[in-house]
Amino acid sequence: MSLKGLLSASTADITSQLSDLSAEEKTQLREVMRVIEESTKEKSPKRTAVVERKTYETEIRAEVDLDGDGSVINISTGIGFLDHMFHALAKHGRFNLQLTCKGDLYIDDHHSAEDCALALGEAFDKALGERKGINRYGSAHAPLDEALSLAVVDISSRPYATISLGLKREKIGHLSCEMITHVLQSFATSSRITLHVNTLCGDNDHHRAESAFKALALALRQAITVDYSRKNQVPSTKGVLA
Ligand SMILES: [Mn+2]
Repeated sequence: MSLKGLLSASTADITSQLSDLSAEEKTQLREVMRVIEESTKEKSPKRTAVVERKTYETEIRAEVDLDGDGSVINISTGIGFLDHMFHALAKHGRFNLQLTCKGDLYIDDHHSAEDCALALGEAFDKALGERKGINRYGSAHAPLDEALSLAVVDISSRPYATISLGLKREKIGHLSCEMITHVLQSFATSSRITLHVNTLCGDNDHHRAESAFKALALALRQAITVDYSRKNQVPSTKGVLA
């Protein structure tokens, strides 16, 4: 019987033919059904975006694939510790990220750090598209040795951030500690998410900052993941999130 012929077969006809099949033939049939299932699945839209941002202060290209697996990560912001933080974000958030920045580092780290966060957030916002089927909320704790941070995310399309990292040093590597807070605020603004990040404890500022980015990564992963039981619904009582 051709596949098209199968479409016009009655349930009774199919049931009676099934009873004639051997156990081995039933296994083969299940394999055929698996192939049909795979090849007729409705393809979800790709959640990728590229953002190019050029000003007198910085020139940035950010590319994200939210459904990547964190195996493609290339980051070069000109600020080593910021590269390290974005790398941790992509790796533990399990998305692919390519981010390059040529900025006015002869002034200081401010424009490069802030604009990279803005470009990354904008890429997130674009890649999320209509936000259909996503969990929307995510929260996670992440430790790094003695340090522990909590991040809570709502992909609300209402930018808001409260960031409390309690960093004591002026700088970590070539990144000012005040810019670490500013980076998280800027990311929340341009990705249009509500973001709370609290570092709960930790003596070492490198550990505190890194645990904050790891917690954010885990919370974001939860929030952006599609719940296939409601994949065509926008998770808002308004019916619109984008
Ligand atoms: Mn600024």
